[in-house]
Amino acid sequence: MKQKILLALCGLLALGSLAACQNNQAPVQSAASSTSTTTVSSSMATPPAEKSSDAEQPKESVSLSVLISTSRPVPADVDPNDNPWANRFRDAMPHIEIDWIITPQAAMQEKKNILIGSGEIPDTMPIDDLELVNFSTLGIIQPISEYVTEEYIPNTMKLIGDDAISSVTYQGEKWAFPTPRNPVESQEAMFIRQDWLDALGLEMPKTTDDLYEVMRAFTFDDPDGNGQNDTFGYISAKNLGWTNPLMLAFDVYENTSNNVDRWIRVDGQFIPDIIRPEMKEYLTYMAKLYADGVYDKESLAFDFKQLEEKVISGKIGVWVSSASGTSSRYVGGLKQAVPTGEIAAVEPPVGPGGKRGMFKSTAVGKRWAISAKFDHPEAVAEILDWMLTLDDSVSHIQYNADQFEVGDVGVHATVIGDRFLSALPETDLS
Ligand SMILES: [Ca+2]
Repeated sequence: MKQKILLALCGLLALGSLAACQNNQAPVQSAASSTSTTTVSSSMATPPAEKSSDAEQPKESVSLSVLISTSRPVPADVDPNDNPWANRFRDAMPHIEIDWIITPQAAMQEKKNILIGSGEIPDTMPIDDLELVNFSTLGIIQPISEYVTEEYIPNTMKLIGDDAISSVTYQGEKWAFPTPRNPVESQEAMFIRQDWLDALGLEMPKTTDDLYEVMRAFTFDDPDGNGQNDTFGYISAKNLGWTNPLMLAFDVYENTSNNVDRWIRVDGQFIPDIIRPEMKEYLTYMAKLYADGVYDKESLAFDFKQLEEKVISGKIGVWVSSASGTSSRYVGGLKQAVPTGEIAAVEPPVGPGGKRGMFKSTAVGKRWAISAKFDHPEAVAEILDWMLTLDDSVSHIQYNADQFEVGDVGVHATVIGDRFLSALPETDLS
């Protein structure tokens, strides 16, 4: 396989010079170990006709370690390397033995530092932008441009775009396998209690001013009809988390949770949103919600989980969340507390300047880098691409990756529309 890529590249470059081709390949080989270089050299000697029939050759056995994080604790009685999910990989790719290194999401950075510091670099691990630059510069990971191709990851290449490719490219080389992100479920939106709108005879809000009036009514006009003043119009998470549609209505953006701020060119100069007059307008709007008691003040100390719990308790009128959580956790959860509760999405409200917007995630999921010490990037390519295998035997697009995310259809997951899977609420699981 590798030889075919090398030949193809050299063929493309033949109009230039052979020296250029060799130079381009040099970093790939020098980053790999001597074993890998030897493998490349020996396969180069194999006539192309024999190499083209890969299916007839047994695949080389490969062992590799995969560092992954999990947002949920792995139960104590589950062996990361011997359970139905790990065994799916084993059954599908018997020639690849995976050693799963599973760490809680919050401890991922520390775990990486410890492993890298002790020289036990995981053979593959997900990396972020900064790590891509640092790890490549320090020689911790290897360039894998020749593997980020149709040849090695055909399913992936069908599902990713140029943004994914550029997200793994640095100094002319590709340093990780990008994986696609579900383009529907990764987005966020503003949501509203449709049953409260109906109960109070209110229209779906279109502007930030409409929204204020609706949220005020949700706070003071007893939308749940229990005769008690026990509801709020709006809720966020700490650091004004999950208020993006409101920020963008005022044409500003600031992610206080991740220290990401937007800079805009004004009169030829870049200035941060945080000091623009529009930010003051946005904060004035939020301060009014707070001062008027429409904003659930308690939520300013909430994490996302607490926000979710408060919403599904049935006392909140408007909130922002990721679309992925809506179908499963929010709708299902709310129904437990309020059987007549209905959730609807709000179109992003229009602000005083006529602007509106939504936060959009990139279509890139994880980016898997390969240790400079690991000789088999093609095995990682095979695993990742297998996870994106389309299953034509079902009516929707069912990726293996979806199953690892949300489980088996009908057991742990349900189908949204005819294309996407979504986890069933935990309350529905037996
Ligand atoms: Ca009430």
